[in-house]
Amino acid sequence: MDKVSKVLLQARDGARAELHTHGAHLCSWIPVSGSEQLFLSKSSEFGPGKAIRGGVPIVFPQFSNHGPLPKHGFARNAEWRLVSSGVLEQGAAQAVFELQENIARLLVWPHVFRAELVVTIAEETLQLDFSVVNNGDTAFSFTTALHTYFKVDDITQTLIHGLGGLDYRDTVGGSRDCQQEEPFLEITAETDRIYSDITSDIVIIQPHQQVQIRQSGFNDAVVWNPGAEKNAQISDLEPNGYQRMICVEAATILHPISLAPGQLWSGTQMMTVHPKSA
Ligand code: TA6
Repeated sequence: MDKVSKVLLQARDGARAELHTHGAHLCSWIPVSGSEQLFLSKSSEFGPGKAIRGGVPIVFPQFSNHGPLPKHGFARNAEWRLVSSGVLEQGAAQAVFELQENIARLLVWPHVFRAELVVTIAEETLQLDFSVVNNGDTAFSFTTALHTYFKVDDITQTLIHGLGGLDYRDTVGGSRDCQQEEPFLEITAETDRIYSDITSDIVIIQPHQQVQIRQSGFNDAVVWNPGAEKNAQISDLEPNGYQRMICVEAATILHPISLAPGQLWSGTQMMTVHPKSA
């Protein structure tokens, strides 16, 4: 392992998070109620050139293989600069990271940019603010996602609410024009969907808690669980990890974001845990 450094956050109320400058990668989030909310694969390789498996990988400037760049772009493999970290006046903890072009990146994506991730935690909430500004003199476009891996106790006891009635693209079956009729999504097999036009909250429901996810600036949401067979093909995903995770990603994929010189785009994914009272 080389040059991977950790950033620890602790809010005044005790909420905690752990990040790495590699990928500006959030690996752990423990709100005040006390239990880990992010899935992190025990088989993840923490090293240069490799994305961390779990937590919140930043997908930028290309989602998946929707373009000529390596899968999910370069941000998740890059070393980000820690701009600041600490406790704010109101008691929340916050870290700010930035990424800009360099020679290696210009060779694969010839654009001058500054990307920023702001991670804020307090009480039961985690807020991720991601922004990109075009610092060059020509326009560029990109697709992006906050590829959040939520930890669940048991995927068979988990429901996802908030996607009923929405159109989605089914990456597993290859069909572009699907619609989810049911109000609740159950994960019973490999699932990989891009939902469009997200306007309401998405809620991950488990017997002991609900996690409410609110996004803005991002138009799409991805729901991904590899299922048993795909899990076995992903070397850095721990055995049967699919039983303990669900990715609900705030994304913009289907209509890429275009930025004119000097223009800024920003998007937010905010998560709040609601523990079930006994
Ligand atoms: O966001 C869903 C997805 O694009 C899936 O298709 C799946 O491949 C996943 O991301 C993980 O990708 P990775 O490159 O991290 O193995």
